[in-house]
Amino acid sequence: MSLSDKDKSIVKGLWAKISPRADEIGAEAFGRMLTVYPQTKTYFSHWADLSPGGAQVKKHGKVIMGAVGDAVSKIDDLVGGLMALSELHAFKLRVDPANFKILAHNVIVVIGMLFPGDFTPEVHMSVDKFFQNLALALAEKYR
Ligand code: HNI
Repeated sequence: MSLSDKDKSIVKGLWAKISPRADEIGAEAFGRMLTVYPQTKTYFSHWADLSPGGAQVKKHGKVIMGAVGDAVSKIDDLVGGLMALSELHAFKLRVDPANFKILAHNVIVVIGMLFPGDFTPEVHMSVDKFFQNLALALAEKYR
């Protein structure tokens, strides 16, 4: 399902509001993913500490949200914009693309938690569509 102009403007507007807290959102969402979907921990078994709130989890949450912000700025061409990252996840990291949706789900949950007033059903729908498209773009290089 492709993003309408309205979806894009809703996503950009929400991002403008939440991006000052991107590091916090990333750390919380990534920590939750590892806890709630423990199968995702296999990719990070080389880390010393996988506990939510741990330094590496916080740091990687920040890295992920940096890439999400970058994706918002490339919202008109997510496939092109995320090509290098898709290649990395497909060929080097070998992450099962099903996990992109799992992480996206956790990010959406945390946005709803931290910004309940902004998270109307309309915003929820556009943000959900955005992450579906982001996950699809990240999976592009797998085929
Ligand atoms: Ni992902 C590294 C972005 C989902 C496993 N990941 C990165 C980096 C970015 C990134 C940016 C750093 C790249 C670099 O070093 O050049 N990852 C994203 C985004 C999503 C995502 C935007 C989805 C929204 N990654 C996932 C998922 C998994 C995952 C769902 C596995 C469950 N990523 C990794 C691993 C690394 C990684 C593993 C390397 C980590 C390390 O430092 O060892």
